[in-house]
Amino acid sequence: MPANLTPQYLGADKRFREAKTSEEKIVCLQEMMALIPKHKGTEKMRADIKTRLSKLLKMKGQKSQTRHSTWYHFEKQGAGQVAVFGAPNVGKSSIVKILTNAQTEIAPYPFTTTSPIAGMLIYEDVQIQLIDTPPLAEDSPPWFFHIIRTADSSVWVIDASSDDLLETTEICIKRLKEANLYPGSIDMHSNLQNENHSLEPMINDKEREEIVVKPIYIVANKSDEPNALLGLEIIKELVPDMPIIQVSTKNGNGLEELKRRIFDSLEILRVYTKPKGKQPDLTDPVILKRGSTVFDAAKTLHKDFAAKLKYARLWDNEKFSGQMVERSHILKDKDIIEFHV
Ligand SMILES: Nc1nc2c(ncn2[C@@H]2O[C@H](COP(=O)(O)OP(=O)(O)O)[C@@H](O)[C@H]2O)c(=O)[nH]1
Ligand SMILES: [Mg+2]
Repeated sequence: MPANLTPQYLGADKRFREAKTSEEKIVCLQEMMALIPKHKGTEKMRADIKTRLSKLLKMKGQKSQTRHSTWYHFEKQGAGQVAVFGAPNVGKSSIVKILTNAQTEIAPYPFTTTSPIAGMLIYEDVQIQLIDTPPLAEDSPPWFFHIIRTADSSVWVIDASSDDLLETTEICIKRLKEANLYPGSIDMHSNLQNENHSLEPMINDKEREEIVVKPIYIVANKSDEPNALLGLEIIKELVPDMPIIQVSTKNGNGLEELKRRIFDSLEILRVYTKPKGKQPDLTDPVILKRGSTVFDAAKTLHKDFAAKLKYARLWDNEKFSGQMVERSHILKDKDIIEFHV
């Protein structure tokens, strides 16, 4: 059975082979474990990665059980995981705190956040895990990039009012490029997937293979400050290819929009299931990747159920009000389905 390895996985594998220290190797193996497609064809490879990982951890005197806290790998929770990163003091913790229940520390000086902290953002009826991170700087450790790489998408926070905006953004771009995490905007993400891309002259063929294509939004924070408009112009020039959202945690400007964009960046949809002859359960959506079909939705409920599925009836806010649809019908966000087996 073919392994169908993704370019993201192959990038991690290459970094592993080039890694010099056991610390780097551990991070790469953990990334490989997170990125490897999980099916029968990769079973042996996964076992092999696990063995190598536990050997290295043992050598470092660490038990496998403690690796999550030591290496800051967050188990995904909710509908998706979004890393919030950026230069020091830009308002990352303020954003995570205002959007979630995370007990993260905020202070008017840099490097307050020394280890990443997770919190849950509630967007309508979906929970999304946000990860507040220590600052992106020259000396950010490998696990920092591991968090961005393994998250489903990320938010790059900048302080639009900062006098050092140019300098700090250039450092961020440099470090992200070194970690093969740049560029990765929504548009490029879909372009790359269509293989119809025109990323040149920013990256060459070799680099493209390794780039971890994850949506990244720029969040221009502190838009309440008088010089924020100037900062916005600077950012548009420095990173012309990424969508920018202006926000302020001080006056609340843009935060609702930010929540919606975070949801959007996950490229997911919600469907509600409805028992025959009853009202749909609108409190507990089934979360699926965009492009999923009626059959995919049935599969998330039960494998056997999907196999027996004959058709479904569909309701939406536009043209469907209980019409029959095939198993291959592509679903939209907020569709209501009634399965018939
Ligand atoms: N004016 C203004 N200040 C903010 C805003 N958001 C955060 N701050 C301030 O910026 C400083 C750094 O915030 P913090 O969230 O700790 O930044 P982090 O280091 O990126 O996590 C604190 O003094 C915050 O009060 C904002 O929207 N407007
Ligand atoms: Mg912080």
